[in-house]
Amino acid sequence: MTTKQRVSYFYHPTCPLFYYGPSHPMKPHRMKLAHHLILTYGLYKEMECYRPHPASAGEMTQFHSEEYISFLSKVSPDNLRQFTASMQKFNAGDTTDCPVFDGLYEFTQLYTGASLDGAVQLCQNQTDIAINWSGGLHHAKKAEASGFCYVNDIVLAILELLKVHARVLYIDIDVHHGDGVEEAFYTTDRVMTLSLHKYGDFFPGTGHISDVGAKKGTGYSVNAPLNNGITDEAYFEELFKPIMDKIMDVFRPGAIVLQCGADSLAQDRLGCFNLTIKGHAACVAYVKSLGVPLLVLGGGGYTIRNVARCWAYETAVLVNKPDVPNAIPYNDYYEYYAPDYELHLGQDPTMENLNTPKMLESIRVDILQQLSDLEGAPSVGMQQVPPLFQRSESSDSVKRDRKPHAAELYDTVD
Ligand code: V1D
Ligand code: CA
Repeated sequence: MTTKQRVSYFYHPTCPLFYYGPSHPMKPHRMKLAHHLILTYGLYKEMECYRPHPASAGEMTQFHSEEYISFLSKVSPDNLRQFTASMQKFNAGDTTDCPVFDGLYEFTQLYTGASLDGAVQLCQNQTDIAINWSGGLHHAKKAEASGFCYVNDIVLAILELLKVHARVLYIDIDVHHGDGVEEAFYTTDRVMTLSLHKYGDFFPGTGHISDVGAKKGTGYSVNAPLNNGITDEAYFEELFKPIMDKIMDVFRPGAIVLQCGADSLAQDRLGCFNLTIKGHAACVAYVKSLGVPLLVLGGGGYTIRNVARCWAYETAVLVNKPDVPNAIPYNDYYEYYAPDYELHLGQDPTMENLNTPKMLESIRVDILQQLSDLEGAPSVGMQQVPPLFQRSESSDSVKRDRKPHAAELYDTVD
């Protein structure tokens, strides 16, 4: 990739102010820490910065059920008792991972609006890379909250990208399985999902290597189930890079959505991997280098000083400034970075990597075989389609006297 990629950054100042509760590990405040690092590193000068629109109920029901979104829009800590049955049905409330907190619906509107704005800019070729660190809530289902996630901004953004692109690739480097996104696209060959995650006695419990999709989507769900303690080298060189190289060969996506959950970092409060920020960001740098329209999202991440470090550094990578100083610049939240006040993290030397070279090889070989099996079974838009102007009038459904809708073009522009 030689030409400079345009980067759009979406941040709403209200988003970090929402509060899941004192004993809940999800802290939207981490976005404010990340944003201040991004500002004080001067990275805002390298991107177009936008305040996203709040997504409407109509936008959310492109995926979610009307009844579920109506519930989210009405329930509050003050009227909980009127919603006892719905709370059970939709998996929300204090006995679940998904509490009903003040402003819950507005929170979902803001993080979802930011992902949709990013997707729309990518579709309109107004940017090459769109960043929304408040998004990436990969567990939310059509009519159910799950794992701290209420509205699935990722599914909604992918649906937007599918209006223009024949094939969209979703990549999930959060330590948890990206189950909500996988489930939404399990039976289609237009979305390939790749999740690397801890598997075995760990939330959400899905993402076995043999879960490969169904019907037309068979082979298009890709899962790398891992054990505790995976290191940079094993994660990137043994799995991420070879799998991604093969995916690019066989799937040729028109757009990519990358969920950058930072709970896969060493020393995360909930995670159990041993990645450094450089290892995590190597995945981001690799995906950027492909030069495909890219939506970059947040996700999990529970040691909030490290989440901020990670997403600020990944922003630097995305704007071609990977050499930002390791010394954290002075900012409103400087004390969070004590005692070293440095950007980069070391590995946890006490953590054993329970992923043996044999296990990693077996995962890689199985997944590469799964992907090879897709070759020769052409899916939507995989066949070579001549450009519009070369197509004969009879085979060309696009009328010449009007501007074609983007969806009519997708198989020719990829
Ligand atoms: F530790 C906790 C304290 C308070 C409330 C919840 C938790 C907690 C930790 N881990 N909850 C979990 C996970 N839930 C369970 C439950 C047991 N079962 C009945 C369910 O183990 C949920 C972890 C969610 C991870 C979310 C995510 O990091 O993947 C994410 N990605 O984008 C946004 C969030
Ligand atoms: Ca994952």
